[in-house]
Parts: sequence; C-alpha cells; structure tokens
Amino acid sequence: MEVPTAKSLKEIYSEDALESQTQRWNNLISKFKEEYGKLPDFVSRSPGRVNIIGEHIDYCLYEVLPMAITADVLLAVSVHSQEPGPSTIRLINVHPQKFESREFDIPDTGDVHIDPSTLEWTNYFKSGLSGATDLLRKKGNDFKQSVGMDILADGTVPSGGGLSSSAAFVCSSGLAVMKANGVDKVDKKELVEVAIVSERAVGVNSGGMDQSASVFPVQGSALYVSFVPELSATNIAFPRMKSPLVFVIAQSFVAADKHVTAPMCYNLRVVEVTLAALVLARAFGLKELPADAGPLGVSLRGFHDAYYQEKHGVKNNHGVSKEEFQKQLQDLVEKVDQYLPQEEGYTREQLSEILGMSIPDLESKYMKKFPIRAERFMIRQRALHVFSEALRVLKFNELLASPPPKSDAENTELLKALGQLMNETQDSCRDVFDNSCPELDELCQIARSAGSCGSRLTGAGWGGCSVHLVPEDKVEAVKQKWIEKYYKQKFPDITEEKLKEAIVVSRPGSGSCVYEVA
Ligand code: NG1
Ligand code: MG
Repeated sequence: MEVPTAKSLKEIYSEDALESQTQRWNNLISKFKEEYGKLPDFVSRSPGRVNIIGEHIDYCLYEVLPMAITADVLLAVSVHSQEPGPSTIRLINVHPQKFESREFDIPDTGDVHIDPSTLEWTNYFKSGLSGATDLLRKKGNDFKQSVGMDILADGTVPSGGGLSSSAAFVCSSGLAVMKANGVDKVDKKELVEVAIVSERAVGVNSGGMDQSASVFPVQGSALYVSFVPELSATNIAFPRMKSPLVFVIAQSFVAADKHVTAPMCYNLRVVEVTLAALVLARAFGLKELPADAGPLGVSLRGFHDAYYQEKHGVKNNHGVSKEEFQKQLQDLVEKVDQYLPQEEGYTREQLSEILGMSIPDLESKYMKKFPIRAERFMIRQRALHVFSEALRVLKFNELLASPPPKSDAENTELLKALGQLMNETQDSCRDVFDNSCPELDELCQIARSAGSCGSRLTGAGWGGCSVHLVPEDKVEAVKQKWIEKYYKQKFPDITEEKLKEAIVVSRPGSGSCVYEVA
C-alpha cells in the first residue's frame, strides 16, 4: 500500500474542515514563496492521532485501536538541484515566534547527528531524515546523502498533548525526504517502520501505534494495528448508527513532556512490563523468552505466546481464534493475580534473585538504553493492566463489528457497551498502570456526569489529552460542563481561541499523503 498523492484537499480533509484548511494551505504556500522566493515542489502531510482504546500496550506488542485526526504536520518543500558537496537543509516554521528557523548541512557521510538531550524541534525532522536515509540506502546501495531541501513547517497537532505531534512530525519528515530524493511510490509500511525506529532516536522508547495511526488510515475509518507476527493495519469502519459515533478530545493542558517525565514515567513503564514478562516466564518455568520487536527485546506478548506454546501446545501466531485469544488473556489476568502477589513492587535485589542475573547485568541489559529512575518495579500492576487492556481492545473491536443497531434502544446499548470499556481503561490507567493525573480524572468525571458514555485519557497520560465517546445530542452539554467546571476554574481568563484548541470533536481522518504543488 502506497502513500497517496493528493490532487485536492477534498481527498485529505472532511467537508467541515475544508474551508479553514484551504485558507491554511494558501497561507503556507504564499509564506513559502515569501521566504524562499519560489513555490514549493510538494507538501508532505502526516496527521496526529487519538487512541480510542489500547493504552500502553503497543510496546507490549498487543493490538491497539487509534484513529487519525484532522490536526497534522505540513512540510512544504522545494528541492535544491543536485549540486555536489554537502546538502543544506533550511527549516522555517510558520510560527516564527514559537520556533527559530534552522539551517544545517548534511555531512558528506550522509549521517545525521541527533542530540536527544536538547528539546530541539528540528530533532524530529532529523529523525525522519535519518530514518529515510537508512531506507534509501537499503533500496539503492549507492545512496549516500539526501538532496538539499528548503522547508516551511506548519504543525497544528498540540505538542506534549497525547495526540502524537512527535510521530506526525517524524512521519511527515520521512515522507518529505523520500519524496525529495525521487521516491514517488512510498510504501506505507516501510515509512511506518522507519518512523518507529527513528523516533526512538529522539529518546523515547515508544511502541509503533502513533506512526501507524499517522500513515495508514483512510478517511472515515479507525485503525486496528497489530505488531505480531509483523506490523499490519486494518481499516475499521464504525457501525452505521442513527447518530454516528462522536469522539470528543479534551486537553488537560497539563504538559506531559516525556523528555522530562520519561525516566520516571514512560520509559520506566517500558522497563516494568519487560521485567514482568521475564519474571512471569521464570514463574512458569519457560525456556528463554524468544527475542521480539519489544523495545527492550522481549515483551508480555512474547511471554503470552511462549506460555501457550509450551504449556498448552497452542501456536498463537497461526491465527488462533479471537474467542480463544480472549480466553487466554482472561486466564493470564488471573495467573498474574496468583503468581505476582507482591503489591508493593519488586526491588532490584528481588528481581536479580528471581531472574538469576546480577544487578549490574540487569541494569545494563534493561535500564541503560533509556535511563530510568525507580527503587521498586510495579510489575504485578503493569502486567494486570496490559493483559486486561489487550482484552478490552478485542471486546471493543468485536462491538464495532457487530450488526448495525436496528432501534434506538440497540443504539444506546451499543454506545453504553463501548463506553463501558473505555471507562474500564481509564480506571485501570488511574488505579493500576498509574499514568493518569487528577486533571484527567476530573475531565472524565465531568464528562460522564454530563452524558459521556465513555471517558478516558488518551496517549501516554500523565497529562495531555482525554477522549470521550459522547452521543451527538450530548456533545454541547459536555462541552459547557467542561468550560464551567474545568477550563474556567483552572484558567479564568482562557480565550475563545484557546477553548477551540481545548475541545475538539474528532472524526476518523485520513493518513499521510503528498500534495503536488502545480
Ligand atoms: P503519545 O505520548 O501520545 O505520543 C505514547 C507512545 C505510544 C504509546 C502511547 C501509550 C510515543 C512516541 N508514543 O504516545 O507508542 O505507547 O504513549 O499508549 O512515545
Ligand atoms: Mg508523541
């Protein structure tokens, strides 16, 4: 499947967004001309995403259900002629007060150096550039360095907001570099895999959900992303209902910048779920866990499949039925409850004892690649969340595939069942995985009291955004309640402009594309 080349904005945005987007794109093109004295050759576009359900399980290699949103990253690009010698990349942002313009040469080795310690917006471009350079080398072994490019960036995905602004930027950058270097047909899966690897170069040991949700989607569908036996994505149409499913996104405005919180939050969770897999494998006397695509080499999914293979002779990767897989997950939740009883978390000493590894080995193998800070590892809680969350995703997906409701009662019943799963996810994030925060809990509680069927944080958590499944006729009431009880309380002088950014009704949007400028 290739990244499409759009001929008109109608192919990219839904009807209701078309007018404002046309305005935005015209501004982008005219500002490009003003800055660089010529028209761009093309615009590379990749959207942000909202995760409907399946939180903190993508790096455990379990399926997730995100959807692309309208907000995106646009990179208007003109390609320098192929002059010999180092290529120059010039990067300007349409928000000059927010971003400095940047210029850098690609050394003639073609290698791009990224310093993840600096919070530098162009690092995301550079990670897309380095990823695409690797891919171009694989394709044509004589490829050395990218051509020079003049770029004007315009991103509308709020950063640090759980809507994957980082992945949108990395995917749009990788796509722009591929296009600039003459690759007219960019394979979606290749772009996603490049973006996953290169985003890790910016210091967060993430899974592959965001990049998949940015590249794969087609307009109007959500996405069911699998990571085993290999990365794959299926477009999921929402059931035809009297009142279509409406997902409302609400910002907490609590900046959840993973570069700051990662060592004690995101990257720590990646270590905890990895240790949980190793400890469970030991508890059940499994042989060595097979290496897999988990960020630290093994994953809970890897344990799951190895356990059923060894103890029950079930080869999961060969299409075990969804019912069977759900039963396995239910069974694993019970087993964790039984075999990982320690509520207060496991110390390095205890883990070293259980795993038969010295503490230095443990640390160098699992705690060095992305530094973390913790005295105890809450492996029981993290494993309980992951298995139960993977189960909720399967149930949610089944409900979406159920026959369209034939009456109002059935319509309401389906909304409530979907919402119930989202509420259970929020409870698990808040009480078990511990990646919520008081502001997110408050937004969810307010929404439910005003008619939301399902409310939860979305993305990494610890701040950022929440997502709510709200019946169409309740959206206004939920919005008003948030404004009155949350936004006006916390930000008494919040502007109408800021409120527009705070609450966004999102429809399933289309993924990456390239737009040829005439
Ligand atoms: P955010 O923080 O919303 O971009 C992060 C990870 C995802 C996934 C979610 C939690 C990155 C780039 N992405 O999403 O892979 O693990 O948290 O489900 O960190
Ligand atoms: Mg991100």
